[in-house]
Parts: sequence; C-alpha cells; structure tokens
Amino acid sequence: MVKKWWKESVVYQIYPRSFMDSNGDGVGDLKGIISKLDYLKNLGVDVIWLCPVYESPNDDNGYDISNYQSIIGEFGTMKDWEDLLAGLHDRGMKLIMDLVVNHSSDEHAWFVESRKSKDNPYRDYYIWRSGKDDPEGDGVTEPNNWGSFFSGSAWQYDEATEEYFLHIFSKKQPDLNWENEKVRREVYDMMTWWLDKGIDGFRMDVINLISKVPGLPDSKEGESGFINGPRVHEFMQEMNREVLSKYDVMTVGETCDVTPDDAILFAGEDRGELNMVFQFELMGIDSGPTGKWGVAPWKLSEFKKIVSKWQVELQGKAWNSIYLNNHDQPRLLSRFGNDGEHHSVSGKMLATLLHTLQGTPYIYQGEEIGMTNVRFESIDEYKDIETLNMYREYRDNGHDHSAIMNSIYAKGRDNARTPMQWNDEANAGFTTGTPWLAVNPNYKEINVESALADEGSIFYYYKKLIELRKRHDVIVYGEYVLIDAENEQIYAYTRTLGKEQLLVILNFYEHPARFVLDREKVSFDSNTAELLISNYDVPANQDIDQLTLRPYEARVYKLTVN
Ligand code: ISL
Ligand code: CA
Repeated sequence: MVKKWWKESVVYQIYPRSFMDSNGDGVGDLKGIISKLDYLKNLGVDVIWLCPVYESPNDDNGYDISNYQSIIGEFGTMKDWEDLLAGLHDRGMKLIMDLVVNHSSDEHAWFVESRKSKDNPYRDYYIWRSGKDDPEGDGVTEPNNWGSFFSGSAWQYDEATEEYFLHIFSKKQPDLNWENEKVRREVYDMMTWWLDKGIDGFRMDVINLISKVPGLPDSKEGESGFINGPRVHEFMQEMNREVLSKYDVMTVGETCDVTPDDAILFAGEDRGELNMVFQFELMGIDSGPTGKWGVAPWKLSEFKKIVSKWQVELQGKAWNSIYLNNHDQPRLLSRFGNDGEHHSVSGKMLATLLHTLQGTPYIYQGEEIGMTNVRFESIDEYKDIETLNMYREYRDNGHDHSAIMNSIYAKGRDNARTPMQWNDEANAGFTTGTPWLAVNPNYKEINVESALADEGSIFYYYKKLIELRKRHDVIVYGEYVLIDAENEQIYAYTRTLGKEQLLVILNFYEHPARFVLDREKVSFDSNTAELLISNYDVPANQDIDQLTLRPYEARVYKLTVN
C-alpha cells in the first residue's frame, strides 16, 4: 500500500445550510463556519468537505448549481469563502469542494440558452430528444422509460422547442451532455480555476452517471442506461490527465450502485482516475423489496459480509472511503445504534468501527456529538425535495399517511439536515432567527456545549480515535481480516501491518455478549495486548481470550504478532 496523506486523514463533512448561521436569517453560512474552525481543530479532523456553496435556486439545496464560480448570496461572498480557506489552511486543515457536474440548474446560463432554440450554440450542452409516438395517449410520450431518482419520469417536456430534456434528478437539474467535448472543457477549466484558488480536492457528486448509453434505449428491469455508462472511465481519465494530475489533491467520487470491481476501476492505484469512491452497498442493507422507502430489518452477519467484502476486495488495489451517514442518509446512531438508553455507548461503538476499518473515515456534522434522527408531526415541516416528491407520489398511489411518515422517520434526508446543535439555548444556538428547518427537540441534552463539558462524551471519544490514527500506522494501513463471520451479536476483526496487529471487538446490541477469541485466527503474545480505546472502563490486564461484553461495548487492542 502506497502511503498518501489522504489515507491518513479524517474528513469532516459540512452541510453549510445547517451548520451555523452568523446573521440570524435562519440559514447557515460561511461566516458561521469560520466561527467554528477552532471547534473543528479541537476535534482534530484534517480535511473539510464542504457541500455546495455555489449560486443556486435551491431546488435541491445547492445540488442544482446556476453558477459554478460564484458563491450563493445567502451563504456569503467569495471573500468569505477565501477567509474560510485561509482559516482552514492556517490551522493545518484542508478543504475539498463538492463538484456537481452530472447536471446543473435549469437556471444556469448554459441551460437558459440551451432551451431557447434547437440551433442555439448551447443546445448540445444538455440532452434533448423529441418525444416518441404514442398513438394510445395524446400523441407523444417521453423519449424512453428512464425514471428520476426524485420520482416520476427522467424527462421533462419543454414548450419552447417542443422537445424533452433529461433530468436524472429534479426537473430543475437537467443532465449535462458529457458527449460534448465543449462541456468537458468547461468543467475542466472550472475545476482548474478552483484548484488554482488553493483548494485541496473534490468530492464528485454522482460522478458515475455522467456517461449515458448511446441511443438512450429503454432500460430493462435491473439495468440502467446511465449508471457506469460506456465512456465513464474514459472521461475520468481525461479529467485526471487534464486537471487532477497537475495537483496534489484528494478526490472521492460518489458512485451509486457500484461493486468492488467497479470501485477498483474508478479508484485503482494505477488507474489515473480517482483516489476513492463512496459506495452504497451498506446504505441499502435496510431497504425492502420496494427500495429505500421500504424499511426492512437487517442482520449483523449481513452487515459484516458487506463491509468485509469491500475491505478484502479492495485490499492492496484501491482505497476505501468509510462513512456511516451523510446529508442524504439517516443518522448512524438511530439507524445502526441505539438513540435511546444506550445513546452514548452505541455512538462510541459505531465510531470505533468508522475509525478502525481500512479506508479514509468521513464524519458527518453532528455525528461527533451523537445527533439523531428527527420525527416531525406534519409533512409540512419537511423541506427535502426527495421526501416531498415521494410523499406526493405515494399518496397519489393510495398509501396511508402514517405508513409514509414512518418511512420518512427511518430514511428521510432531513434526518441529517436538522441544524447543528451547539448549545441548549433557543434553536440550539444555530440561529437567532427562525431556522430554515426546525431543530431536533433533543438539543437540550444533545449539544456541543454539553459534549465539551463532559470528558466522557462521544465528542472526546472521536477526538481520541482521530489521535490514535496519527500514532498507529496499523490503523491506517493494516490489512483487515474478519474473525467471526457468523456471530449475530459481535463484530470482531483484526488489522495487521508487519508485526503490529489491532484486535477490534464490537458488541452491536444492548444485550451482553460472550466473546471467545479464536486463537487460530489471532496469534499474539498476550503480554503485549495494549488496550488502545474502549467505551467502558476495562480492568487492567484482563484476559482477552474470553470476555463478556457489556451493551454496545467496543474495545480496540494493539498486539504484537508472535
Ligand atoms: O439521497 C439518496 C438516497 O435516496 C440518493 O438517491 C441520492 O440522491 C444520490 O445518492 C445522489 O446524491 C447526490 O446527488 C443528488 C443530491 O440530491 C444529493 O444530495 C447528493 O449527495 C443530486 O445532485
Ligand atoms: Ca445566515
């Protein structure tokens, strides 16, 4: 494994709208983030990933960009952004920006031109098609059967030129046409412009959707016309050659529906594409047959199988990114832990997993203080376009209100987007005005101020895990081996680098669990077992061959291999 700074780093994701509001308009902003840089430095993270801060009509909270080279007014100015970058660099932290180039906003100047006429110079920046004949309907219908991620067809009819444009996400997020060389040049120039301003890399939104199957044929059951399309690697290699290879930066591609083999193509050490990808397999573990909204129970053996598959198959070939939640996913503690009685220990147990797998860990804002999912009474309190579109569609199809609300409570994206909880004052100290999305009522107990005042808090546990990463190469580079595949209550594995070995033991449930070490899988000198971290007090020199783990107990030992 080649040593790289981005493998040794811990990333912290900021969703600016919900992080900190500096001027009382209820919307988080850049000055708000700047006011919290010492907090982030105290936590010890190395890299900040900033979700989109560009000009946008906010149909999808900034993932619909109308100008890639300008800052949205409600977040501040370019000067504020430069101050943020300088503030991070001064503190030894780095900044990666969100790159959203599968689509733009329909309010981007390119699309405004594109929709004007069929012979407009920008027409071919987007994907336009005439409708198909539809003798049974009103004469014409969508060019193909592709569906949008945000409900309904992926095509929108446009009066002006009587054609449809493609939008894999909302109607206000038309897909850019990557087949057009000019589009690619514009994107590369824009990336270069940001890199020359001094940023340290990119997180690339749905980057594996940029190449569409030629001819845009109907997709058959289980197939897709736009996931990992035929030219995607050619485009990624071109982007790398033209832009990324000229800088020492970090790149992570958001890639839905990829296998480890796909990930090796995108992020293989010798591929000249990306450094790592976000894969979604674990995020699908609690989906039912109807997909994301059909909430289903999950088993620990399945969880381990997925994680282990990625750990083993990428070993020595490509680098993993490790995340358990983000701005699109429910809060990890509510999903995989226990956000009630065992809030603190289960939050720490999941943190132990996050930081001791092989890959770069990503912390999503608020995770470090154990923020949880939220349950708003009324659908009117929700703001996310995916949630609102789904609600409408499901209601139209006759689904029961309370059943839909239960899906939203489990999976809705606003779970992760409620404002950061800074203290127990009004609106959790996030704003002096009215927050754009209501705060989670549990802010009185769960907030930064109380976390900082309690040395046993989840916050200090994250901080310690981050410190350990800096001290022990085995945490970064050690090879992963699962040691108890069948166990439905305990997740245990080793990480080995030369003669150094980590033994990680995690009880995933609230019941005590018996752990018996399989000496054939772990060969070490007991006298050298050093407890690096645990979420409980552990008696000194305890025999680790047989243990009874307490609810959600986590332990990490460092051993010397015989
Ligand atoms: O949120 C999801 C879970 O249902 C995904 O479908 C998500 O939309 C997908 O992972 C792509 O996400 C990214 O691109 C979207 C944007 O809405 C998300 O916030 C972003 O992370 C479109 O730009
Ligand atoms: Ca503000």
